[in-house]
Amino acid sequence: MIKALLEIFIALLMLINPQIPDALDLGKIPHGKEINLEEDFELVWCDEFNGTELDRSKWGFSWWITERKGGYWHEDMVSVKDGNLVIRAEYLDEPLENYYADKFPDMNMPEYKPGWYTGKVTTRGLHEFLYGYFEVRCILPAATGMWSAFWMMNEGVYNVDGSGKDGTEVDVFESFNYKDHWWGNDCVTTGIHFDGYNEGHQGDTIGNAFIKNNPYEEYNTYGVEWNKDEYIFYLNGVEMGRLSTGGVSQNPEYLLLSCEFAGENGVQFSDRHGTGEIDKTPEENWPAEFKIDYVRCYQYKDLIEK
Ligand SMILES: [Ca+2]
Ligand SMILES: [Ca+2]
Repeated sequence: MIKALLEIFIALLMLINPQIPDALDLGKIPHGKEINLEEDFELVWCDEFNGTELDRSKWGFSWWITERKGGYWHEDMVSVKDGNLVIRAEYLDEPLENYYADKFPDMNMPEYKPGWYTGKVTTRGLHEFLYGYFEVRCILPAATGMWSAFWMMNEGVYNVDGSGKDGTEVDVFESFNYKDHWWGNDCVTTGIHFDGYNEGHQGDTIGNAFIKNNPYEEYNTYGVEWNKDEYIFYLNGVEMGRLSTGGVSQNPEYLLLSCEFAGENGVQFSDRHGTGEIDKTPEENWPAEFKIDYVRCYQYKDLIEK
């Protein structure tokens, strides 16, 4: 009921001035153009996650990373079942085993300890893409303090030159809103980052976009169309907004699907807004699961050489 009223309220605001919801940092319901996949694009790569284990010809784990912000990434937290890639997240009193520490002693990987565990998969080193449309269909993890995302990267992201053309982190969606906003949590954020993450860092966002169903229980698709001029972000095939700040990446990028917890050095210390510990209740929310039905990558028909 509150959500319905809020939608009407935001729709009225947008009638008066489309910029108002952004200015107030309220979410907006996408009302943009619809993507025409059949007409404009051709499927060039996908994973439907129909098997019983992760297809290692398509995805890797970046095994040299153990700590990630307030928790740990571990490949045992990733599985494929019932047509989904599942990235689990939960607190473990017993640390998981590091399968790589002995093989690569020079890597100085931080040790796994009791803490919050979850996972990440990436096509880094296996598949990179330049332009097209990239879509994930998924159910978001329903637990406070979680941060799930579908994103793209390349090494050029770290190159500080005043431009995003050499490489840009493209966050197709980020979900960190579960029970985190007074006006509702059924929304995701999209945005871009370039010129590294320290001095010189630049970024932009289209803000939050509302989802009409419950994204923690139902599937939705989140996508980005990427060409040499702009990124166009879609929710269920409807445009959420577009960005071109700093210039659009002109270099191939790899895909990532990840979950993480706020914090540092493997120790969780707060949720995104610094309001305290992760809420471990209700118990049925844990372990939380990020369920991904598919990832599909399309290329513009115009750019495919016949
Ligand atoms: Ca740059
Ligand atoms: Ca599937």
